Amino acid sequence: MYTTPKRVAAIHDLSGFGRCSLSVILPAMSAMGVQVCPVPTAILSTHTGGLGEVVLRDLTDYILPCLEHYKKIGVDFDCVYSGFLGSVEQVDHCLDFFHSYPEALAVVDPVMGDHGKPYKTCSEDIRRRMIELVSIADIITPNLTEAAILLGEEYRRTPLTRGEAKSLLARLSERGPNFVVITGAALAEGVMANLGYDRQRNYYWCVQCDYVPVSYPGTGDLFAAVLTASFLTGDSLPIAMSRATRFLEIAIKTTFSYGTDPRFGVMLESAIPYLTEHDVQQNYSLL
Ligand code: PXL
Repeated sequence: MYTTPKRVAAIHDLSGFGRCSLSVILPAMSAMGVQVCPVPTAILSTHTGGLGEVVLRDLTDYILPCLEHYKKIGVDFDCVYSGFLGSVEQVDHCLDFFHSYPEALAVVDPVMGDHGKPYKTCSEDIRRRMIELVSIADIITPNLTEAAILLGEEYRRTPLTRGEAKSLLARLSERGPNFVVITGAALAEGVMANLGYDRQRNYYWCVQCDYVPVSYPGTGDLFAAVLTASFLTGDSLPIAMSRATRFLEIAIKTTFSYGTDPRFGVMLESAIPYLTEHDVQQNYSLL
């Protein structure tokens, strides 16, 4: 039976080259049968990860009039999903979006940094406002750098014990979201994993993934997009985590095998058919 697709407002930047943000979120979620309405916060020639001087057009003053238009014509959303935000005003406008659709699933990917370093755009003001955004979210998807920034803690370079991982997830959940998913965590037992927590049920989840010694931009965006689409279309949190983890593993390992320039991102084009598979993914375990 065909039902009308779930509809998502995706508030992110649009980077033309380098396969991140809306450039990858749109095709990934569409392939999974979810209608994505992009709300671009800025247009960039490339991402900001080492591809020279970026050409940028800020669209901060677009977000609110866009929201007003949607409200005027009665467009409803099943989910509002935010990502990379370049200024305090953009975070404020995102909050307006979330507040305008209180019934919608609120997904916040608190994009602020990676590999222990905050992005250049991540000021103290942005950090403070991002914490507010996180407080109204149902699901957040930080990496370990962003988890540390949100909690105001030092980034830890050493692998986490299971106890430390659970404590991190629980403390992030105390900031507001019922579901917390931490991406790319090295565990003390020698594996890489994506970790999840469902506060209501008090269950901690772990989905292991293979380690690949190269890091690609946009993989956090893709993970959050696949997780969100999976969850929205009826998967449970651990199954959505399993689906997103497996897809990223395919995209990353395919790309790594070709040895392309990491700054160009993952070869989404060849991986995308895997998103149309409806087999149940359940390679999760309890943490
Ligand atoms: O993938 C995160 C991201 C999104 N948008 C822009 C970025 C980055 C990471 O570098 O530069 C513009």
